[in-house]
Amino acid sequence: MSIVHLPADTSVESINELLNRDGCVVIDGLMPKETVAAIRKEMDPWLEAAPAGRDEFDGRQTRRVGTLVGRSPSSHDIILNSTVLGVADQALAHATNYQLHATQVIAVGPGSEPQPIHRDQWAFDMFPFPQGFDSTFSTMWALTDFTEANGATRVVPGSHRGEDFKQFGLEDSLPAEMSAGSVLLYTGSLYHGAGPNSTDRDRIGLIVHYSLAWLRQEENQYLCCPAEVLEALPEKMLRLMGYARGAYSLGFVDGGIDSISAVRPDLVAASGEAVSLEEIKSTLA
Ligand SMILES: O=C(O)CCC(=O)C(=O)O
Ligand SMILES: [Fe+2]
Repeated sequence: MSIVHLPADTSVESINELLNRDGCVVIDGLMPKETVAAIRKEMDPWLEAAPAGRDEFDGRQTRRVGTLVGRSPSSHDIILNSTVLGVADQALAHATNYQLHATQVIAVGPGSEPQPIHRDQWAFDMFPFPQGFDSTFSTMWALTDFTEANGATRVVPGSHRGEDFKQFGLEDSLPAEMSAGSVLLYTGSLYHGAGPNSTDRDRIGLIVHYSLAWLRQEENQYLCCPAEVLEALPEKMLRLMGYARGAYSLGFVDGGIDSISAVRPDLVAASGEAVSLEEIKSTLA
């Protein structure tokens, strides 16, 4: 059992082969060092103000902050990274489309205990998806070096194929050690968890998760991005955030109108659906 590392210029097909086989893979150095520094600069003040976690899953010495789309312009290229989205296109190809599920900077603090090993898709109220079915695709970007000692995410390679609701201990898992700027990709069905931190410094990572567009998002993208940021976002980001139809009919406004009309009427597809939020509101008044 080992965690395969691939160089940043590896093809999407080769990455997906590994992801199918092991449920996880590390891509070394996919984020430029300048982007690591820029995201840290934008997010460190939020992180410093964040409270520690409330339970052993959140981590009592772990701090978490989200809303990366709204707070960290430098993260946008990471959320829309073409290699990652290319892998997601294949990893989540069993649904019509997928969406941004959650963004979060996670600082595992000194003295942190190991996080219970879990599947991210247990977030869906522990729904027992069929064996081998992935509802999410996860990325963990290292914003500091990740080492076994400082709490690198621990994974159980191959566990994505196994049964649901299994219990794994630390000894069943491997630390995804990687340098800052590298990314661990893993499927919603892969067992994993944050490792314990025995050093005197934070281990900082950025998770960007994607999910099938027929599921509820973990982080509420509609509520957590300020209007002035929404106005300037590219259409691809808005669609990924959920201002799009999920499958054939999910998430429309006013009987079938493209939901992007609620925030950016200028972007409504040329399908005769263009109606502004003002018009929608006036019909409701
Ligand atoms: O921080 C980590 O290494 C993993 C966190 C995680 O898996 C989670 O919170 O779901
Ligand atoms: Fe997780």
